[in-house]
Amino acid sequence: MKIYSYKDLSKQEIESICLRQLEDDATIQDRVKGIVDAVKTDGDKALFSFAKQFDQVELTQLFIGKKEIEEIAASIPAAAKAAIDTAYQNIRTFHAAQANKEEKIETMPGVTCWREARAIDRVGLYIPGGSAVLPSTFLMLGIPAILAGCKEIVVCSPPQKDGKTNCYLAYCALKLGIEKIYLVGGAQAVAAMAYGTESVPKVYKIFGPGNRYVTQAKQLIQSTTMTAIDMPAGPSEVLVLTDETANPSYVASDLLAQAEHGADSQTILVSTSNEIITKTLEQVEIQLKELPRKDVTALAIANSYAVLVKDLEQGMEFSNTYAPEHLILSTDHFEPLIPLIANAGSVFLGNLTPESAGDYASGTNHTLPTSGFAKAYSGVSLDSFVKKITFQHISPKGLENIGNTVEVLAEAEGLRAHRNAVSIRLKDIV
Ligand code: HSO
Ligand code: ZN
Repeated sequence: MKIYSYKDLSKQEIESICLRQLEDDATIQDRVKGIVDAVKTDGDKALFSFAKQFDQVELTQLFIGKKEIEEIAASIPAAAKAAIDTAYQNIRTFHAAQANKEEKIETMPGVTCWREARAIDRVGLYIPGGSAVLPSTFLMLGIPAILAGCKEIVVCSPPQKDGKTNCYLAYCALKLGIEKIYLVGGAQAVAAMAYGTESVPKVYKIFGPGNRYVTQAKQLIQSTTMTAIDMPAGPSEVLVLTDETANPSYVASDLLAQAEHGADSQTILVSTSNEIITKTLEQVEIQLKELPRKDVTALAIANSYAVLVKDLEQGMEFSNTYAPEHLILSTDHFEPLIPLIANAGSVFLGNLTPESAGDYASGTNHTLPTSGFAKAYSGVSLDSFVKKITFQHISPKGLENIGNTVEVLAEAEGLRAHRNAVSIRLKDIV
C-alpha cells in the first residue's frame, strides 16, 4: 500500500488520488446493449437463453412462487434466521422513523402549501447472486419499499446452480411478504424490469447493486426508457480516519472488510500518526492471510493507499475531497469532527463501530453513493421509494393577497394568459 504525506501533495495531486476510475469500457457497453436489445425484442425467450448462457441453468419457469419460497426458506439454519430477524427489526425501525408528515404552511394569509409523499407504484429490486449472494441487500431494499407502500415489488436475482434461489433470500422474501422471486440476473434482469417481459413486470424505478454489467445496464435503461434508477454505482469503498487513539488491528479489519468485496474496492487509511499507519499495515498483512477471499482482497489492498495528515481536521479536509461511500472515524475524538463532515455516504463513529454493523444490522441502509457521488447523492432511504407531491389551496383572501404579485410577474415575462388566469378570478371576488 502506497503512503502519501498530505503536506507534500499539491492540490492537483490530491484531486488525482481522489479520482476513481469511472467505468468506460466499450466492450462491456456493447455487450450490455446487445443483452438489453435482446430482452426488449424477445422478452422471456431471451431470459431463458441468457440463464443457460450466463448462469448455466436450464430454467423451465422464470420465477419461484410462494410455495417454493416457503419450502426453501424452511431449510435456513436457526442462527441465520435469528440474525435476519434482528437485522430486519433494526432496519425497519430506523427506516420507519423516516416517514415524517410535513406541515401545511400558510405562506400568505389564505395561501396554503404542503407536500405529501406517495409511493412509487412499481419498483424493481436487483439482488446480486454471483460471487456473493446478498440477503442483506434484500432487506436494505425490501424494507423501505414495503414501508413506503410500493404496490408491486419485483425482485430479480440470478438462479443458483439448482435453478432455484438460496435459503437466505427465500427467508427474506418470506419476512417481507414478497411472493415471487424472478430468477434473472445481470444486465438481462435490469432490461426485463425496464421493458417488461411476458413474465417480468415493467417497473418505474430499479434499485440495487451489481457487477459492471448490471451498473452499465442501469445507466443505459435510465437514458433510453422512462425508468429511474437509485443511483450511479461503482466499486465499494471506505475511508478510515485515525489518530493515536485508534486500534491498528480494528482499523486493519475494517480495511479488509471493504477490500474483500472485490479487487476494485478502495480502502483509504488516513492518519495523524505514522506509527498507526505502520502498525495497521502490519496487521493488514497478518489478518489477510487468514481470509478465505484473500486473493481478491489482496488485489484491492494493493490498489489502496494511506495518507499522513497533520491533524484530524486536515484528515477531514481530505475525506471531504474524496467523498467516501463509508467514512469510519476511528478515534475517541470523533465528536468535534461531525460538523466538519461535508461529503460521505454513511459515517461510523468511534473505535467500536465497525462498518460491517451498518452493512448488515444496525439499521442504516447499505446502498450508498460511491465513486465520489457522495458529493451530490444520498444513500437509499424511505424517500427513495416515494415521490413528494406538492399541494396548494388559495382562499378568496389568499387570491386577493397574492393576485397582484402573479399578475405583475406574468406581465414581466410577457405571458398574458398566465396573468388572465388570475385577473379573471380576482374580478369575481373584489
Ligand atoms: N459494504 C457493501 C454492503 C454489503 N456488505 C453487503 C456486506 N454485504 C456496500 O455498502
Ligand atoms: Zn460490505
